[in-house]
Amino acid sequence: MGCCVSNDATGGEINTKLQQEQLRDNSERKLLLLGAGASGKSTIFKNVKKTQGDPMLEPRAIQDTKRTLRENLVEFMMKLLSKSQYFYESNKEKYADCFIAENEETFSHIQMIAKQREKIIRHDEDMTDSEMAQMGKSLAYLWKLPQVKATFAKRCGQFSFPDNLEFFFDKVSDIMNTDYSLTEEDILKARVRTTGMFGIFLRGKKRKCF
Ligand SMILES: Nc1nc2c(ncn2[C@@H]2O[C@H](COP(=O)(O)OP(=O)(O)O)[C@@H](O)[C@H]2O)c(=O)[nH]1
Ligand SMILES: [Mg+2]
Repeated sequence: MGCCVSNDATGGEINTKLQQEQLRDNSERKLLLLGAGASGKSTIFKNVKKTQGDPMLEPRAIQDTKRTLRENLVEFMMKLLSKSQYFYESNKEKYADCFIAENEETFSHIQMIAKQREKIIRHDEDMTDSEMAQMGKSLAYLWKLPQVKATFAKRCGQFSFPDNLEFFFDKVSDIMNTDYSLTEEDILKARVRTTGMFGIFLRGKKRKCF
């Protein structure tokens, strides 16, 4: 068992520090954001940073966002292709608009994505600029297919699909270009899973958000 004795001078200093902390604490308004995944917590943080004139994302998070976007575009195109087949096979009349006839061109684009998919998921550094650009062309071609659009339109209540991904499919060729940089709108619309607790200070108001 330990015993601690302090002289008056040290005790006074501690009391002053505690009072100062207390005063600072009393002047702060703390806001705790809680919510289910994809309910918009990180987006609020990005918007607050933007309002304060700060970068919405750190350079590393920008890289992560680009990677996640590319990965999602490939993964969810594969999902749309498989769902279109699944819908059609489950009811050929009802889902006739989902049937993708395999002509040579369509087949070559599907093959390209299936072949390069692993490289995107593994974030393979060996992927060449031209392979990446070709992926962009194939994804853009498939996204324009009416049968893919019809499948996408039937997603509600049938299969999960990230918010705002259609916005990114509309410019998938740019995103798959190695020179692609995220715009402010891209940063706000991109969904990147975050874990843990984050805090920011609202400048000038001495307010902290978690
Ligand atoms: N349309 C729309 N999308 C939003 C809004 N807030 C967030 N999102 C989108 O919802 C997705 C998930 O948001 P995020 O902030 O990452 O959710 P978190 O998991 O709670 O941090 C992202 O794609 C956001 O762009 C909003 O007010 N309107
Ligand atoms: Mg988040």
